[in-house]
Amino acid sequence: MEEEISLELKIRQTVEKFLELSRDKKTTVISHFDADGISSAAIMIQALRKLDIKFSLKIIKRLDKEFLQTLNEDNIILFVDLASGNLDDIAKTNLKEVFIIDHHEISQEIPNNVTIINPQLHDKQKISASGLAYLFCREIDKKNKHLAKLAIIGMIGDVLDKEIDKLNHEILTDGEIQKRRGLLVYPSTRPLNMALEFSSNPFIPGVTGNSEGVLELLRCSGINQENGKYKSLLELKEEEMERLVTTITLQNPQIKSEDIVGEIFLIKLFNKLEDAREICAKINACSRYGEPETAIQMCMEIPNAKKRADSIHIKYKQSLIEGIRTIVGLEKIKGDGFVIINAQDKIKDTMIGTVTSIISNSPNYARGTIIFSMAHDHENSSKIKVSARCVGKEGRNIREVLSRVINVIGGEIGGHEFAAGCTFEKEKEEEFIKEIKKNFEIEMIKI
Ligand SMILES: [Mn+2]
Repeated sequence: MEEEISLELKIRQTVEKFLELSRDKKTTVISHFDADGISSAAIMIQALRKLDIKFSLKIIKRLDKEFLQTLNEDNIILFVDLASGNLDDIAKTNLKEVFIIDHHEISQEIPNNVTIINPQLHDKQKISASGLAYLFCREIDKKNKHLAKLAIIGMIGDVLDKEIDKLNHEILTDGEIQKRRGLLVYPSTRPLNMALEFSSNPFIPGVTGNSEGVLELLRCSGINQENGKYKSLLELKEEEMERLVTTITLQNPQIKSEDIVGEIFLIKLFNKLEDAREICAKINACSRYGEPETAIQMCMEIPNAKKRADSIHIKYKQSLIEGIRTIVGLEKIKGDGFVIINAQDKIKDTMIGTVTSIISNSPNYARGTIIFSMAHDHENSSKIKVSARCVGKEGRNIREVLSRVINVIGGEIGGHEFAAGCTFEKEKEEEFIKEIKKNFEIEMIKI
């Protein structure tokens, strides 16, 4: 399945083919509704607008057979940040020209009607779909270099900033991205006490969600208010930052400093330096409130969209805190290496992934534990949505575990090794739980 040519050459060839075909065909761009998908879309549409071609955009939550059937067969279909896992279904459609720019795992044959840019087929560099979309658009026209900063949003959104490979390095340079090493609570641009209180990743016990705990931590770290307010993380002096990290790790021996310290990426948006993680949070909030277009417009620096995104973000943070409270209080099915939380209709399916990510960051679970959270799909009442996260991003490949289960009970699957999800028919609820348990027993016997 691996291609002989480099990713760079593949991008060049794909751009050529796309430009040729798009001269007399309409293009439908389809992207995912998360931060990577939205930033990819913002890059793509700004680049396509400059070309004299006709295109339309669709942002979707997931790709399935039903959606594929709605597409115009005569259009060029350009998928971004999705479709690598739907190749068999695409092969069964009558779509004539399909382009895929994606980084998700590929396990199916590439159909004849598909041209695909995916690092999995080359040297497996860790790069976001937005990074690939940017490289694609830079290949279209070097003048698209100003879009590089948007590619960083997807990189942060998909947590691909831990090891910066060659291509990401190039993108950081193109975008003139500022970096600073420090405590990974965010936003780093706001007063420290607020950032610490609302920090869910990293989750700091006794500090996250606890304003008194925050003040105590700051006091112990010797960080005081100046002119009636705390400095932002970015304004801290080197030694203040170090003291803060040391105090956190002393109070929480289970937290390793390398887990809470890292690079903070700053992006200039609306002429102001913003923490890339906060932009991601705003995009996710807009998408989950059913307004991905607001998120795209914010990425395109349209002033009204910023105001709208800010107010959605505030509402979203409030419902997120409610979701965390609910999930912590729910009964859990615990086994060796896994936890199943069946939230049914108690948590919105749009929140379940985020809430699961947050609790997977809390030190309450052993590293390597997989948390499976189930919620009723509120768009399609006959379905259940599952979000699975791996504590500490180590251990089994979640996507593989879910594939095995979905092969038995039927349904759709998406995601990566350490963060994946699936949907299936509601009547399979018990069977899903049974299959998960069975899979973990089998895994143990194998060991
Ligand atoms: Mn992605």
